[in-house]
Amino acid sequence: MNRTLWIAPLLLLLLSGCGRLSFDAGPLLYAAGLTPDAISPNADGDADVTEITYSLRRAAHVSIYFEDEAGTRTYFRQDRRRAAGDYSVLWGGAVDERQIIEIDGGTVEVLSRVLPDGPYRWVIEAVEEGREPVRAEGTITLTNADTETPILNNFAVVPEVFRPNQDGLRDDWVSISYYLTKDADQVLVYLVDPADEDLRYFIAEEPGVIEPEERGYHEYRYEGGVDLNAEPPPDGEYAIIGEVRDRAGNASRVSQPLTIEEGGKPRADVVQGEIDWQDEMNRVVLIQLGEKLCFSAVVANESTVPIRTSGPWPGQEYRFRENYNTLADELAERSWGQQSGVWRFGINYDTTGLDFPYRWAVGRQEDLERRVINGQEQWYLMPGMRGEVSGCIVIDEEPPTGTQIWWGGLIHQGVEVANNDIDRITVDVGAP
Ligand SMILES: [Ca+2]
Ligand SMILES: [Ca+2]
Repeated sequence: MNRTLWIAPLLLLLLSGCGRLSFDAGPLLYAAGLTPDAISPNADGDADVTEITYSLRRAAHVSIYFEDEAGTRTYFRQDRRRAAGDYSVLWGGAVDERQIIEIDGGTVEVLSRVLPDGPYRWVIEAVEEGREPVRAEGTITLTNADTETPILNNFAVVPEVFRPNQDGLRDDWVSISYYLTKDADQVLVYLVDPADEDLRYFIAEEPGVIEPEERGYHEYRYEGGVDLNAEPPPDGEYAIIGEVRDRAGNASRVSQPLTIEEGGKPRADVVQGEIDWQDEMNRVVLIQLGEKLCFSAVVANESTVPIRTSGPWPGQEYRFRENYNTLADELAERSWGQQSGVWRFGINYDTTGLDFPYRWAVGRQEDLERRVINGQEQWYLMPGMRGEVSGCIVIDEEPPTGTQIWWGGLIHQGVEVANNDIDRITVDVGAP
């Protein structure tokens, strides 16, 4: 690079530095004022803001405050460290003054509010280290101020203990609901770890009949991201925060606790991807009409969360035309119909009408953990555990023409066929 090219700007910098030195001797605070001196802070687009300007010759701590006729002081800025220079900030009548209020719909933290109508004395105060404060002041009048705080009223988070693990129980998702008391500029709903408030998980409202910022009833459904194939936030104690700000600058916040337990994406596999088909030779099973096609397999829970399952239990026999729904008819006391969130091992064949008509629990009861939840018995294959599955299908009638290939699968009911096409074989049914 040509050396003169960068020497020139360097000289300019030095010169401007010298220039500033001579100015440093004047008053600390100058060119201070508010323009205009009357506003109507209501976000109607007309005279909503005033511009506060001031200049500092030297670094100082700056406060900007307003005093009403009774002398009550409200800070817009308090003791902010500022370097020498020119400053300009727009002010729309709002001050960040935290205040807790109790209303019928719960506890609300007011974050910011627009000052009510009236004349105010404004003061810009600058303080240098070890010196007396210097002030500039004047008056400003507020009219038609919008002082109504927007509130997320009746902010409710249900349930309080959240187990986002897709087991199909009500604790798989959290509903967050509230009534927004006025049209807003911005609404934020997020999960926060009280130990690390910077880490926020924002929750989006699903598209509904009204816009997220519109006055009215709102409801969010939060599944911890598991629905999007992500791991949820780690187990622990959290808060769900709702924040709202209107266009005039009024803002408030509400909060509810939320505990996350046993959260995670469930994953299971058939060990080795292998089904032990009875009497299989070179991927073919030859059976006579009236005989049984039998198998056994091992299912492993490879996730960090319990996997819910249901019967019928390993060992159950199906006749060819039966399926897990019709089986229920014969077991008067219990139905083995499809429950959402439950995992089962299934057997399928290529001409079936119903996907995986034959299904079994992913383990024997002794492989599983029994829990009673809301009065209902539930069975879980726990993290790291294995379940033994076995069963038979009695081929008591000729399968439809073209039936040839049979295979196994792990079905996460209502979610997905988590593993399909396991250990495909050909079954040849011969006449006895
Ligand atoms: Ca206005
Ligand atoms: Ca759950």
